[in-house]
Amino acid sequence: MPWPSETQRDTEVFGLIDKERERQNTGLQLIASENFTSPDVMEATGSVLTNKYAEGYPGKRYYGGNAVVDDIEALAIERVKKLFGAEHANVQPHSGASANMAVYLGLIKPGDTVLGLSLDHGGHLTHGSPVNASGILYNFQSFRVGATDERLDFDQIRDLAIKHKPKMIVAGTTSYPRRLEPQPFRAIADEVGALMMFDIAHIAGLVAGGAHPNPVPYADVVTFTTHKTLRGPRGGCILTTAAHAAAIDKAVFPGSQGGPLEHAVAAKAVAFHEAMQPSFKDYAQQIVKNASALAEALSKQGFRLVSGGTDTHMMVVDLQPFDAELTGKESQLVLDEAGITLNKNNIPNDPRSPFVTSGVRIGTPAVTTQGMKEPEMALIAEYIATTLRNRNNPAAVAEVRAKVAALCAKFPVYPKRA
Ligand code: DSN
Repeated sequence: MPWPSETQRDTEVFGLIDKERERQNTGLQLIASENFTSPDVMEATGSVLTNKYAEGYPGKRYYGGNAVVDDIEALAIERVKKLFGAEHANVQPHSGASANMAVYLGLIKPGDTVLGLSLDHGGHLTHGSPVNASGILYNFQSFRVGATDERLDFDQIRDLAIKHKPKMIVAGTTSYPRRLEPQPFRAIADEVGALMMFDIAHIAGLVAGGAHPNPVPYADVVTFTTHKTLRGPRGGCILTTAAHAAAIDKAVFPGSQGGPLEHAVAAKAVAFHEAMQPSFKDYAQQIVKNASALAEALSKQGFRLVSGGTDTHMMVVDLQPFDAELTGKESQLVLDEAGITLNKNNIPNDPRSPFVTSGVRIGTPAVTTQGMKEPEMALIAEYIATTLRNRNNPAAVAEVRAKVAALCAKFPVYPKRA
C-alpha cells in the first residue's frame, strides 16, 4: 500500500491547483517575469526525475543509478551552450538568486567591491541590496539611471568603476525597460581590470530569440533564470568562459547547493530545445512588438512611461501624471479585481516606499505566448485605464473583469483538467 488510495486523494491541494489554472486561464498575466510554459516543459517537471539524487556532475556523481540523469543533464548543457554560444554551462542553479550567489562565491571573496545597478533603479536584490546576502557579504557600490532620461549612464558607471576599482561589474536588470548593450560594460570592466557578470534573467528569451544582443561573447559569466522570457521551468543557469568553468561548478556544487533538481534540469533541456526552434525567434520579436504597442497605448491613456517607452518585454509605468493620488499598491489590488495581474514597482527616485510605490511594471511575455498581438495590447491598455479611473466603482471594475475573461477565452492557454 505505498500511496493513499484514489478515495484518499488530496482534493484540497488539487482543488486549489484547479483554481489557479482557472485564474491563469481567465485573467491577463502581465507580470514581466512570468510566462506560460509548454505542456512538455510541465511534463518533464512532473516526471520521475523528481525521485533521483544526483550530487555531482555528469560522469562524476556521488550516487549510483545516474546513467540516464547524466544523459539528460549533458543534453541540457550542450543545448544551452549551443543556444547562447557559450564555452561552459552549469544548469543546476535552483533559481536566479542561487546562480548569482554561486558566481560571487566562485569568482570573488567576501568584502570585495562589486558594482551593480541599484534595486530601486531597476537592479535586483542579488545585485547588492543591503538586505540580501550579496549586499551583506560583498561591498557593493550602486549606479543609478540618469535623472532626466532614466537610462543607464555609462559615464557615471565608468566614474564609479575608476573610483571604487571593483573586482566585478554586474550588468543586468529586473525593471529597466531599455536595451542593454554589453560592449560598454566590457570596455569599463577592461579599463579597471574587473570581471564582468551579465544577469540576463529577464531578457534570456529575447537574447535566445535574437531580439536582443547576446552578452556571452563579452562577459566572463552570464546568469539567467529559465522561467521568464525563455519560457522554461522555474530555475537558474550559469554560462561562463572555459577559464571560469571549474570555479563556477565548484561554487554551485558543493559550494552552495546539494542535490540538483534533475526534473527541473530535464525541463530546462526541453525549454532550450523549444527556444532553438525557428518559431521562437518570431515569439521573441512579437514580445517586443507587443510591449511597444502596449506602452504607446498606455501613454495615449495618460500614463507616463519611465524612460519614455520600452525596447524590451516590459515597461515601468509612472502613475502620477494619470492620477497623483493613485499608488502602485492600490493599482495592483484593483487591477487584480479586474483579472489583470501585474506588480507595483518603484519608479526611479520614487517618493513612495517599495510597499506603496508610484508605479507598476507590466510585461508581455505571457500574453504573447497566448497569441495576443498589437490589437489586443490596445484593449489591455483601455482595460487598465478604465479600471484605474473607476477604482471606486465596483460595477465598472466587474464590467472590465467580464471583458478580460472574454478576451482570454479567445486565447486559451491550458485546457481544463479532464
Ligand atoms: N522576481 C523577479 C522579477 O519579478 O523580476 C526577479 O527575481
